[in-house]
Amino acid sequence: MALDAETRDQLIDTVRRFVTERLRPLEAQVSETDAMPDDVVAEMKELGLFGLSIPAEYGGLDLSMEEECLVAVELGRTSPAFRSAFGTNVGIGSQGLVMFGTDEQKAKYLPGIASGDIITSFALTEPEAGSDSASVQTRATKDGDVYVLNGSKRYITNANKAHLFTVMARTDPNKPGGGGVSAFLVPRDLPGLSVGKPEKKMGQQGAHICDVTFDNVRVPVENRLGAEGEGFKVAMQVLDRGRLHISAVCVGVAERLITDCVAYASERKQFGQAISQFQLVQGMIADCKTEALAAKALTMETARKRDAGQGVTMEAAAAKYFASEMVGRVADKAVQIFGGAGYVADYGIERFYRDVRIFRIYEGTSQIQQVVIARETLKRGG
Ligand code: COS
Repeated sequence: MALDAETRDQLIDTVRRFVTERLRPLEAQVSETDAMPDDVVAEMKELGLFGLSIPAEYGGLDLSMEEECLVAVELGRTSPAFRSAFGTNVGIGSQGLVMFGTDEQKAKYLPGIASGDIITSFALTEPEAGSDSASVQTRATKDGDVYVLNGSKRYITNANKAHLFTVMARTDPNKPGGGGVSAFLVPRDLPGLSVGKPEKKMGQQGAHICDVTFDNVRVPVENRLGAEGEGFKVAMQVLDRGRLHISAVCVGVAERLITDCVAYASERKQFGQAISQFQLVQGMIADCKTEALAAKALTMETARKRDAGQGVTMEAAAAKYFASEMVGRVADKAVQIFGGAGYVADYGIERFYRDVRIFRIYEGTSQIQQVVIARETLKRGG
């Protein structure tokens, strides 16, 4: 449900100030320590960031997709690790429940997700099922009024902090592909569920991904999300939405980098003048700005279409594809504009260069987005 314009502007202004005054000064610290300070997380909870997308009746802010994207752009103007602290609660960790949960499931979990007391994770990827996510091998075998889960998941964001996992597991081993997969809400404290150590990553230190292993985990039947065999479709619809959110974050990071480039290029002098006066530098700034504007337009247009009830699988894939590739190019040009300083850690540009690399991979690689876009375009005949 959309906010009135004044409330929306106030929210965006509040998030912008939080990013500028509170988060930006902590970027280097979070990166060096690979940890998110507890007091920052507490402030995020107070601001309602964990519940941006959760319906108001469960204590969330109930933002429309367009509003969520506007907020995500603001959050993109700092290290993406900060957004990741609540990103799963807003997106892939909660939206299966919001879209497909029963009233009982929603009443049980959504208030805690909105407040940030329950951290959520989305467990789809496996060692042998990444881009081919319909081939999940984790098994859920029905045994009376429980499903018994066995298998392992890989690279699961926020798994180390999660209290509740949305897990895609195969309920019908005789049905290959997505049709044999079901989705489950799996509380962290069920016996047999274990979480591995956070992986060492290229970027986004302070955000974590881990393996999750299920060893005869007994999940009550009432924790199944949607009908048996519908789990793959649950996952795909969650990802359609998540891809838009990520596109907006990419736009925000690009805007941040452009601002930093303009500031640096206006200060840095070579050949007796600010390097911003050189047309070859201006060309790089113009390319960055043009691409960021284009990604923002595509993202917001797609968000509005989704808010209007239209199917946006193809458009969300196009937005994610373009915005994530765009921010990669912008980060590369930012290093170039900063020159030697772009390569030195103190300036933070090389950190963004590493941070943005994952946007082209998670929630569907660029190549998967191309597959989705091409299939749909061929189906539509143009
Ligand atoms: N919304 C609703 N339903 C969808 C859907 C969507 N976005 N995408 C696919 N489906 C449905 C299809 O309609 C089909 O239904 P029927 O069996 O009733 O016809 C079913 O799901 C299977 O679809 P499809 O045949 O397209 O499945 P594929 O195995 O070919 O896989 C891709 C499709 C490649 C697009 C999918 O596996 C994918 O997105 N992979 C990447 C996953 C990903 O993003 N991983 C990141 C990890 S999570 S952070």
